[in-house]
This record gives sequence, C-alpha cells and structure tokens, in this order.
Amino acid sequence: MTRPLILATWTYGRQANAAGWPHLVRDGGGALDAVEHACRAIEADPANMTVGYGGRPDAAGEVTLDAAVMLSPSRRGGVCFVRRFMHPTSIARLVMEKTPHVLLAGDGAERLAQAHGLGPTDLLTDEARRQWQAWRAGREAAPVARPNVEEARGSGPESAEADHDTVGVLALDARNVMAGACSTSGLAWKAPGRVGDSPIVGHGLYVDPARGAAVATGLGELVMGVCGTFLAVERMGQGDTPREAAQAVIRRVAEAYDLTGEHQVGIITLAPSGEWSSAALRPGFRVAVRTADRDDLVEPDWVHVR
Ligand code: SD4
Repeated sequence: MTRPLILATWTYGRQANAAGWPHLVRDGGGALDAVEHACRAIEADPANMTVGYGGRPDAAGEVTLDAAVMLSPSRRGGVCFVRRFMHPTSIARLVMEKTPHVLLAGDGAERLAQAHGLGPTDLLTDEARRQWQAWRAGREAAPVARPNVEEARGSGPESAEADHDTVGVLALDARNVMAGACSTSGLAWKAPGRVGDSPIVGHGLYVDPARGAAVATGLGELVMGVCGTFLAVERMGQGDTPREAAQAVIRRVAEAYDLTGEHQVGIITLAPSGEWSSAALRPGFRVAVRTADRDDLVEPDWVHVR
C-alpha cells in the first residue's frame, strides 16, 4: 500500500492535507506533526465556520472548541470547551505529551495552553456573530420545541456540508507511524456546555498501531452511542477490512437510532497496511486523500441510505 498517506474529512480536507503533507514527508517530521498541522490550517481559517476561529457559537453566543490527537491507546489527548484559543488540536497534543491525563476541559485546558506559550484569541468573528443573531431572532419569532441538536442540523442544501463540522485527519508516515487528529466547534447553536464525540477517545477518534485508525464526523450524539471509532478499529483488529469496519459502524448507528433524513455520520478507516476506506449514512460525505501520486476527493463507495 502507498505511504506516506494523509486522509481528511470533507472537501476542505484537501486544504488540511496540503498543510499536513510537508510535515509528513520532511526529515524529522511524521504522522503526528502532519495531522496536527492539517487541523491547525482549518482551525485558523475564519471562512470555515465549523472548526476553530470563526466557528459558529453555541445558543448563548459563545464559540467552544473540541479536539483530540492520538497515536495509540496509551498516547492520546483531548480538550473540550476551549473558548479562548484558536488551536485546540495543539492543546490536545500538550495534554498527550505534557500531562498524565487524557482529557482537559475549559479553563484547565486553557491554563495548559497559556503555560506553554499559546496566545489567547477571541474566536467569535463578525460573520459568526451575525449568523447567531439571525438564528436567535428567528427563534424568538417562532420558538421551536426541538432540542438544539435537531435545530442545528438545519435544512436545505447548505446543511450537507456547511453545518458539518469536524476536520478529522488520519496519516501514515514512511516509518509506518499512524496518527490521527480531529477538531471542531461542534454543532452550531448547541446547548451551552454540550461536548460531542470529537475530543473523546473511541468516539470521534481512535488509533491503535496494531489494529488501525478511524475518525468520525457528523452528529456526535449518534457516534457516541456506539463508540463509533473504537468499534471500527476493534473490528479491523478482529479481521474486518477497513471497508467492512466502516460499514459496520454506519449500520450500527442506523440500527441504534430512529434516524431522520438530516442525520449524517461519516467515518474514515485506515488499516496499519495503509489500506483505507470510508462510509456514511447518506450522500454528501467526502474524503480528501493525498499521497505522493494523488491529491483528490473521494466519495464513500457505500452509504447507508435506503
Ligand atoms: C460534533 N462530530 O461535535 C462533531 C461535529 C461534526 O459534522 O463533525 N459534524 O458532534
């Protein structure tokens, strides 16, 4: 199988891969640097309103970020409810490398960032504030009794990607080191305090060098109920191909929930051999793939929709 290899969620995954690739191939770099820098590029882009700086806020108008990085079951870190720093992926890496913990939340994560010289930033852009104000005005005019998660899915064509949030990246370097990272502002207009699948090992991201790696995107609540990425990697460990494992997770989600047409989950799976695949609940999900020979976007060859 081809390596080095970097895979990222959604069409903006190409932008992520472009930022990660030089770190994947340079001397002294590798898979971990590549996935971190891939996420950082999306976190810093205010035009992307689903990750990092410029992300859409929660129902109270506050942007809160979640992220994780992972090399193995014993080398992983996550942060959630980060409100003042643009690069939660780098803070997650600090949790992994500088603390004995797995997950830091809110002020604690921010203190760690500050202690390591990361500078605070106001994450709410004028455009995100404007959209939040419009959402709030609409809600006051016509209160809806659905949970925030449902409201956040939106409707119409833009919800296919615009609301779909996580940049998730998996990489395999020339030395066969596999790494993963993911970063998100979660769901637009979410309930204050809501944390999704992305910062939590085994839900939004899982990497086990002996078995494989997986990263998920879509409605975190759906992924979390089935421990989606752990399930995928565990199945690869038991002999599933990446394709079978990705499909098994999507089927499990479909079996576990009463789904509506707006629910989406996408997953990318990567075996230690470099073989990879993806699957989704419905059309719209894309995987950006970059190797020495290719740099393109792929649709999952299987989606659950029936
Ligand atoms: C979350 N999984 O917080 C993330 C958001 C996402 O497409 O990826 N949406 O639930």
